[in-house]
Amino acid sequence: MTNAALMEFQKTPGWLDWYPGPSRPRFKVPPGAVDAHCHVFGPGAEFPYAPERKYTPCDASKQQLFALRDHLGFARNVIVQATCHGADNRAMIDALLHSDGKARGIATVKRSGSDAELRPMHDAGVRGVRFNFVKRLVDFTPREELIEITGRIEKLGWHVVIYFEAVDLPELWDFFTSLPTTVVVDHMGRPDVSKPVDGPEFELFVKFMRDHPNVWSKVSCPERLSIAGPPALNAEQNAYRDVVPFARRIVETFPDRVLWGTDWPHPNLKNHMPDDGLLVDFIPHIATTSELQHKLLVDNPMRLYWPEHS
Ligand code: 0GY
Repeated sequence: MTNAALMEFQKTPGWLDWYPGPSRPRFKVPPGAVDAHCHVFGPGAEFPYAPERKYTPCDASKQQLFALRDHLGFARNVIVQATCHGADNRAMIDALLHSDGKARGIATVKRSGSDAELRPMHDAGVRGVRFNFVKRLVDFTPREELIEITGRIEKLGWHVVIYFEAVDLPELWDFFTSLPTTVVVDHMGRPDVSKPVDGPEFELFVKFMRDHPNVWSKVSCPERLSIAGPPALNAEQNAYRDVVPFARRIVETFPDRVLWGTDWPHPNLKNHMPDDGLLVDFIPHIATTSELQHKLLVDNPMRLYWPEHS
């Protein structure tokens, strides 16, 4: 048996593969636009999934990611380490190294790793670490471990990406607000969009950003947050409409601290896999002027990930 055969992985039952033939978006992203949240999965035969993973995905290679980037009209990617790879960052780093400088990365780092491992990651294009608090995705990591990691990555000028669910923000508040780096929140802290956009839960998130100028947010993943669901065919103006007020509020209140990403290849979606072209067509509903669109898609991600070019 070959090594590759030994490393065949069975997808989690019911796993939805990424959408194979995305439409070409009607919305033309500005030149230099950055898809600031996406992943690569394996391929498992080359980059095995981590033993501690909570799901086994379909493969989603760097070549497939770069093809999607070009198809949608983006210039660059920020590739976020997915939990199915644990703290083994090889697949993500391999993608950075083959991107011609068009991708930066967010890694997962453990306390047991050494400082010496961080410098080559930086040279490959890693610019941050992700701390994940979504319980279905990862096991608990003690705060003192995260604080120690933050102290180490801060020296390289990296930032911290946090992923959590809205109900957990009160409990995590003190830790998040103690972080000394730029802090980027995934998917607006996963609001429950069946609640009012000006209700106490989302107000707390707005306060988090308002009171802490180092906090940024990705206004991504309408397909993950929506209860209304996907658009009817040829009716993209209604796409994930229940998420629009939330994302739009964040874009308009904090125009210089927002990022957007496809979230391709969309881990853990149970009922519906989005057409990434239609996801791009969601952007003008949440960033309604060309100035806001340029900040969201070009100026902000370039300032954070390619400051040498911005
Ligand atoms: C996302 C969201 C999810 C998964 C991961 O790394 C991951 O496994 O990020 C999720 O399941 O909500 O940002 O891709």
